[in-house]
Amino acid sequence: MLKIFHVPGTRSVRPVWLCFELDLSVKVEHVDFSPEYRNSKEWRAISPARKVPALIDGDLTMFESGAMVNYILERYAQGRLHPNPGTDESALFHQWCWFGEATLTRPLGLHRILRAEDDDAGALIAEAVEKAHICFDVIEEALADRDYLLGEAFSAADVMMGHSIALLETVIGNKYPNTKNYLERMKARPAYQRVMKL
Ligand SMILES: N[C@@H](CCC(=O)N[C@@H](CS)C(=O)NCC(=O)O)C(=O)O
Repeated sequence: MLKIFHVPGTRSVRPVWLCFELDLSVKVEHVDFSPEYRNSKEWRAISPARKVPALIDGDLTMFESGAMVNYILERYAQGRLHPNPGTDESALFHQWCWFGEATLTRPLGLHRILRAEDDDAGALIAEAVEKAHICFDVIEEALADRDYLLGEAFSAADVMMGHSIALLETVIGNKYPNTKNYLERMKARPAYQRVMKL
């Protein structure tokens, strides 16, 4: 059976939420998020970068939440919650999935390691906030005429993006009404509420 290693509030929300949306059988195993456990030999055998989430399905062990979402769709969704591969709609589906992880959550990360050591922390924070606002301008415009990223139907792209937006809820404030309403729609979904209770 599909097993997902989960820590509340982390990116493991995405694959678990998707499984609940698809009504799949999934074993959700809570993980100790302490650096000590994540540095342990046991956890590194499952997640070599020492991060959460991880997924095991039979002989398959994998990391990266977005890749898990794609794997679950390809293997178990039977066409649900994603467009047909090779279509324009599929291209936009992937665009939003990647944007939700690679672009929107990036300003959240600490990139000091890539920066000059004498960078000022305050300036880095200001830069991260500015980048997050640029991303929210993009999302706000995309949601101007639609309830979900791909149009009128909820898809797994909303799972990817919904989690990222929920993490940045305090940045949204009242400046992005479309995005705020979108987040409320995500939070109202029974599958999302089920993950939040774990
Ligand atoms: N791109 C990866 C990011 C994984 C990631 O950064 N996970 C966080 C929790 S949301 C983590 O484990 N952080 C601990 C650390 O980086 O030390 C994914 O989507 O799975």
